[in-house]
Amino acid sequence: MKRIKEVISQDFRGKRSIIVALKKRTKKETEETAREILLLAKTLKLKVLHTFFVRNNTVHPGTYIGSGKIEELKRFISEHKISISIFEPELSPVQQRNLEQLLGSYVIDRTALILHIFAQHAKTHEGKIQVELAQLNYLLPRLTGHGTSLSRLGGGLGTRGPGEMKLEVYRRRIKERIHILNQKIKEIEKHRNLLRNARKKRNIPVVSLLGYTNVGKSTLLNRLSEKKNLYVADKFFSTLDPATRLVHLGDNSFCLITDTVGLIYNLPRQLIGAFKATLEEIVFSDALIILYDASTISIERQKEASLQVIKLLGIEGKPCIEVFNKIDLLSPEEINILKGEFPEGIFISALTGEGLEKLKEKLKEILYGVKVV
Ligand SMILES: Nc1nc2c(ncn2[C@@H]2O[C@H](COP(=O)(O)OP(=O)(O)OP(=O)(O)O)[C@@H](O)[C@H]2O)c(=O)[nH]1
Ligand SMILES: [Mg+2]
Repeated sequence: MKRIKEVISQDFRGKRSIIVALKKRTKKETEETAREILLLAKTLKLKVLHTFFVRNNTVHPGTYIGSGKIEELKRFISEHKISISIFEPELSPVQQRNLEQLLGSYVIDRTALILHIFAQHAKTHEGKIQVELAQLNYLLPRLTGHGTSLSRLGGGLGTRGPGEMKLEVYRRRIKERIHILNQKIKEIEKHRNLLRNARKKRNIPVVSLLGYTNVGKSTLLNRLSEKKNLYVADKFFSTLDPATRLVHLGDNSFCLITDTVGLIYNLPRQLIGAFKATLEEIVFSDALIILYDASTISIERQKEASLQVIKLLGIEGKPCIEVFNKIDLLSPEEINILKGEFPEGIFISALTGEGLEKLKEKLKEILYGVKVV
């Protein structure tokens, strides 16, 4: 188990890498996808030297990309001493293994990158258990012998992997560990249930903050609760564990607001499964604040990520306020355009405090039926 742990908690800092991103339908979508994967790589402090673009190619099921492109990448990898190739599209275990052999570099896909970030950022017992479960579920189908990234279990790249017998032992151990982790998660769910029931007894409405990673959820809650102790950072997935704070809405009204794990477009399914207990906090809230970063990634992409989770949790009917953050980074014209597009939206800066009174009024209206005119 110790060696398996080594594989899933590798240090990527300063490693020379390239990104291989998929060309999307539109130029904008391609650029956004590439920028997002670059930010993910930067969060792990990888040194990205170049981004290559490839077309979605179903003609090469074994390698995802064609032999011409493989040659091009191989040349770059050897010339620039690249040790990690990051593939933006999700690779099958077979594709990942074949590409590693052909390219002579360690190959990870976007899912693995996100899993590594979660692993680095997990600080609490609960967070660590959830991340480990997600990682092992990702690892299990990839545990094969020769040449895979996981052959590090039996040595380095290009060396022979562990024998079939040994692999069988690893597989069995992983399955046992997954079973134990699932039990532990059940305990966490029970504990969360108790906490929720205690909160319910206090009869204070609960609101969940939902939104893309890095949009400013923790910053906003720090501001609103005037208790500045939630961790804020300009990187992806700073928050993994839910935290609830009491917020005074004015007069005698209060609400509890829960900050939770940030989202990303197509959040890996292994993470959604493992973070069920965390995401369930959202299910039991009275209303949602969907927070957007109005200054960077397109609103549609952020919205799609939230909708994916809302659908998954089956909470489509919950009262919901759309809030646009970081307006301090926009020009008055840009703000006006956004206001035109989202007439019901609330426009704020969690950094400067602009718009927060409006947000509190809106919360009061939704939670207590008090309309301020
Ligand atoms: N300019 C500006 N920056 C902001 C604002 N709100 C937050 N930020 C910055 O955005 C970055 C991310 O903020 P967080 O509060 O950590 O974001 P988050 O949504 O909690 O992120 P995760 O926990 O990673 O999902 C930090 O560098 C903040 O200082 C804002 O209104 N304006
Ligand atoms: Mg946060």
